Amino acid sequence: MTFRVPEATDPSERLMMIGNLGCEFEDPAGVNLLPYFWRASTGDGVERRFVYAAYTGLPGGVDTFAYGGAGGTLTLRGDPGIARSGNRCLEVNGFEPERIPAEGLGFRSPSLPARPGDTLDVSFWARGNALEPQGDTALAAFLEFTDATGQHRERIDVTGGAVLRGAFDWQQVSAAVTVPQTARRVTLFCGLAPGTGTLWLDDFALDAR
Ligand SMILES: [Ca+2]
Repeated sequence: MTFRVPEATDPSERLMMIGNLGCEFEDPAGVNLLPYFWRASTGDGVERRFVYAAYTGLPGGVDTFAYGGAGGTLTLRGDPGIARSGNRCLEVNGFEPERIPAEGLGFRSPSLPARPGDTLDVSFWARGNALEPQGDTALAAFLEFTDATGQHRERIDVTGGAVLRGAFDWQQVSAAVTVPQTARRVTLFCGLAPGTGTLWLDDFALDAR
């Protein structure tokens, strides 16, 4: 991941952000089995406490997470037969579409600096099984821009027109987005739109040019 900052000594300098783009690493700060860098999140931005899915009445093993009232679960899936790269990828399972926020259930990057006018190239890979979205596509993915204090949120879709449903092998999703003039920070959200089935995500990239 790369980014620029307008306040830098050299605002044209492209800076590197350490991420977990192939989803291979657990959070080293805890034993919660969620991926380093990525946060369990809903697309609506409401802060929710994710706990073991068993505590929420939803199915899934001890590596599966959800919040009270959630309509689906999140997992850092460790299976080289499923992952696109290495051993791991992100997994979202939908069970009760009416309980999944319209903006999606999935994973969110940390807040990264953004420079107005830059073009951000976003890409990632998605795989699905038995996906039955309520809308056109099972994928919810956007960049969320804010000002420096995290206010004035503006979401720009990065599904790239991909219509994902049913069962499909790994396919790349990509989009190019211009950073709005008022934006100073950005997060990437990827997850499942309201629906049932399994969505896997792996090999993210977000680069400024
Ligand atoms: Ca991987």
